[in-house]
Amino acid sequence: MTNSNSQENLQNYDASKIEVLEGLDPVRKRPGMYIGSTGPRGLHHLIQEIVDNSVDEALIGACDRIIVTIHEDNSVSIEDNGRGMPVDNHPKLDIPAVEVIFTVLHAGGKFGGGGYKVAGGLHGVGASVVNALSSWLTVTVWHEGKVHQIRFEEGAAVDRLKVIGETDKRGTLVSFKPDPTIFTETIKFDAEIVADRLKELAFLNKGLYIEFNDERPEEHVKEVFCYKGGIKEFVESINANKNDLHPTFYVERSRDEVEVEISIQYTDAYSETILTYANNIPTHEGGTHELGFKNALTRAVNDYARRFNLIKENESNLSGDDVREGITAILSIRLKEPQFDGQTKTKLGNTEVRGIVEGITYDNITTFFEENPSISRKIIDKAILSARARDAARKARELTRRKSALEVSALPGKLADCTARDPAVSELYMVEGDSAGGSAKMGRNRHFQAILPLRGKIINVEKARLDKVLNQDEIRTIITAIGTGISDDFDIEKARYHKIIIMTDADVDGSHIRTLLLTFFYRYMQPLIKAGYIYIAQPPLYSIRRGRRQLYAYSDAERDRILEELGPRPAPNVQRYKGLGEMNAEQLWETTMNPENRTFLQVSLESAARAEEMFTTLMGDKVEPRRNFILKYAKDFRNVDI
Ligand code: 1YM
Repeated sequence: MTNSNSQENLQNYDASKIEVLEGLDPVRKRPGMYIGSTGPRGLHHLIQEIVDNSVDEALIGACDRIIVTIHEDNSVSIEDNGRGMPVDNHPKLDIPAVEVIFTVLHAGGKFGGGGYKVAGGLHGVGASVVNALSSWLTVTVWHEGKVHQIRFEEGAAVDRLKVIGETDKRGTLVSFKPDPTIFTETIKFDAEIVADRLKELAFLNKGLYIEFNDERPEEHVKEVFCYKGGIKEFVESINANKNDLHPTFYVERSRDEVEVEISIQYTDAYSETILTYANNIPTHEGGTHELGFKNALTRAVNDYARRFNLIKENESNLSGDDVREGITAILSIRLKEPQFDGQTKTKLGNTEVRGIVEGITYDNITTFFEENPSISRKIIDKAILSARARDAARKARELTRRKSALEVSALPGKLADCTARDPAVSELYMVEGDSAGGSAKMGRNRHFQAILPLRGKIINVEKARLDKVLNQDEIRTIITAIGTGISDDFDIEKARYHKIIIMTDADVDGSHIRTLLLTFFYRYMQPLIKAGYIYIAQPPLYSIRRGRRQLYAYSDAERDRILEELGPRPAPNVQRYKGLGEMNAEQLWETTMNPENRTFLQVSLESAARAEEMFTTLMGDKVEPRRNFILKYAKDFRNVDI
């Protein structure tokens, strides 16, 4: 990435520009305030913070190589070939700038001059926070022929910055080990989470070389992410397992100091995948750039369709949803002072951006349509089919609404509801099969636990349009029970339960049903997943009994451990549960539903791109990729983290 300001930036730094605010004590006292949590998510933030500084260097064209390494002891190194962090002394504090950056809260980042910085939001809390939360941290700077180094422990410099040698290298290396007294849950990094984010960054910054090494013996990987085509290749990788309708569209334009990159490819799927970013940060909650993009796309398609009489004068315009059926698009913008709003600070707020993105999108898509009439035709035909299906679905929904208004209660008959009316304490168990459903009904605490037995399989929403989806009783029952509505009508405030638990058998059918349900939630009620309302029950795999002692094992390893503890005699009775139905009401309560004993897996949406890959691969048309995916992940398939 380069821009006109890079020259100015290369000369424009010295330590005096650092704004000094406060020391690090507050960070160690209340880490959650700075990194969100001290669980795995917060832990991974540490890497993100340091990598962000390297990416900022890449954004202004000062660096083209980043190497991230997880070492055997769970410490991490991040190296770049940028200008090197400033090493000259801070004029007021009279200590080296690097030391200030790592020991003073909010010291970094507040630099004038150009450059698109990752600022505000979840990110940009700075290098000092990482230092504060590390047992130790070292910084090596290669700058103007010299190697400078400094070491910190628990946030404090153990020595001054020293010149330890000579070099012709340029750049910065930061190594640190997360403090286990802060990250009490775990300090073990998840290679997949790290690699996914690095891959995303490589897609977003075309040509940037990012290397990922995992030196831990059980993982041991080296991966290189570098994409000349940038987000164009990103779109193509998302669509790899789908049937595309045309070669990928790509445009890069800049207006009023806002850089806009767009890539689009339609497939024959029914869902839409639009990923948006501002300064490399995923904007999950959308914002002005996304609004501008969507508006322009809808307008461009309708204008073209009218111009060529593909929709008649007496017909209404195609809706945004119809126009986006089957689309995969990435929108990545860079701007000087990004403003992140929204609940999770992932919504772009800059008002000026909307018109800029809308203009660039409209002009370039219109040109693309005009130059590729057969592609335009395909896209518009698909949108028209989508509009018809939506119309049919609306009519069907109106019918069910009218019907339910006449009934005493609009809730489905199969639902055994709880008596509590507060959604925050209410739980909905979606249970495979009538027999397990029966046990669950008998075993539950009816005050706060509702049971919805599911008969058979729900429709595969990857392969059906909305009208067909809504035609299925099972789906309608689920929607009514949950209460939020779907898609555009979705309203999380109307959720009748804040815990929705999928409870299926531990066999192939069970995991199929679970995947079908997750696909449905992902496509039609995604905010439920983002809010953390969706869970997967963990029924035991084994019952182990000796005399009056009854134990349960939730994995093979746990079974082995229990058997070893019990000793061989008298031989315990081990039973493998093939389905939930084999447990009686009391056992089901005891092992899987009683809040005192149960464990749930909370379904999360770590990486939208990976979730997308998982659902299109698992539920889509192509067989070969599905086979490979299942073989690759078969081991930890119980661990659904989408
Ligand atoms: C492995 C982590 O931090 N690289 C890095 C950081 C900085 C610079 C270069 C840099 C920035 C500027 C001027 C500037 C940082 N500087 C600051 C501070 N890699 C890594 N590479 N000179 C060098 O922004 O003007 C914070 S980060 F505070 F000086 F601005």
